[in-house]
Amino acid sequence: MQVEGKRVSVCAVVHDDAGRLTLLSKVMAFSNITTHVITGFLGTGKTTALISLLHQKPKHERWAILVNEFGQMGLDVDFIPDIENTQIKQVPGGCLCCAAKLPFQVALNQLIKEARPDRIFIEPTGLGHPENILGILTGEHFRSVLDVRATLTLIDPRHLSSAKHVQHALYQQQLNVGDIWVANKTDLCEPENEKQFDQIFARHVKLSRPNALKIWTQHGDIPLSKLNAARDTPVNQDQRFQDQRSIERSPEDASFTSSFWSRSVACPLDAHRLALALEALNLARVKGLIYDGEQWCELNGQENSIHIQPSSISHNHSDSKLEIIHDGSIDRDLIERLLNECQSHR
Ligand SMILES: Nc1nc2c(ncn2[C@@H]2O[C@H](COP(=O)(O)OP(=O)(O)O)[C@@H](O)[C@H]2O)c(=O)[nH]1
Ligand SMILES: [Mg+2]
Repeated sequence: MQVEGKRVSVCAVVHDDAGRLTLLSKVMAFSNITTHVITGFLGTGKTTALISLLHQKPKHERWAILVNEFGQMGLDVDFIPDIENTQIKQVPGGCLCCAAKLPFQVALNQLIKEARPDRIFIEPTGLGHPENILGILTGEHFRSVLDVRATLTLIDPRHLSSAKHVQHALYQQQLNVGDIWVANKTDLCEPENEKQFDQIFARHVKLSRPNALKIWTQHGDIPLSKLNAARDTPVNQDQRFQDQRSIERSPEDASFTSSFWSRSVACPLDAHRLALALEALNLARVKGLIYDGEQWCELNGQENSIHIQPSSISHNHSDSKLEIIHDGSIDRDLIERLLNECQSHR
């Protein structure tokens, strides 16, 4: 047992999924740390919302951020600016309650010990299972340490009229855990998207979670003051959002795969050309940190909407990185060819 001031940490022995004994550092005497899960489907604006919240951080508060990525590589941490008194950790390689369950618990313990945070934000992958993740956070290992507050669900209101989204079991789960429904990307919405968002919120959320809130916003602009709402226990499970035509998919949803490419900074890439070429492929999710010979560019988006912006963070990576999440298989040779064709000759 180690005593640091009035903080005491002990080690607990736990079993991982394969039944192996693992030493997991459990943090005691850290208690009631305000914790939020920010969920939402691929590309709905979770990291953008996190960045917006970070810019509202009271200077004296210590925040810890845990970002989970579906792919092995993880790029979100490269997009989040350094802010004083903030520590970020990433857990790549699948959902926090499935493939990355043990790394998640270890990373969260480390974050709590190292950052000694006043507030923790957890961004699961857009293909994550927030019900199980909340179960871990409120379960035996963390119950006494974390005060899990309102869960935010980021929603692109246009997805509410897309069968591909509303019929997806993961998507429904993400909607159903939301204490705060955040309609984001509203700059891209039509009035009927807002009407539909309001109707679904009134029909499914208000009846099952009477204290639920809705926010209509863009670029993840969420007032920090709204976050202190308590986590609600649904009072009426019958009202849960469920599309009649739902296809039950397996929890780890085998249909999505993540693929990764890198290119040495010695071979700079034309980020604009690459984004255009990738848009034509209509991919489920695209992220990249691309060196164009002069600067690092963030490439971020999905389907036919991939944005590029110069990175505000200084990077010293030796490679440009590109990550694609795709539904079904992908032609790796085609992407290699695109990367070769997009070499910049600055
Ligand atoms: N037009 C528009 N783009 C947005 C908005 N919010 C986020 N984005 C962009 O959508 C892309 C995906 O956002 P990100 O926060 O990475 O999504 P995540 O996968 O949910 O974390 C990025 O290129 C963002 O800049 C918004 O309100 N409007
Ligand atoms: Mg993200």
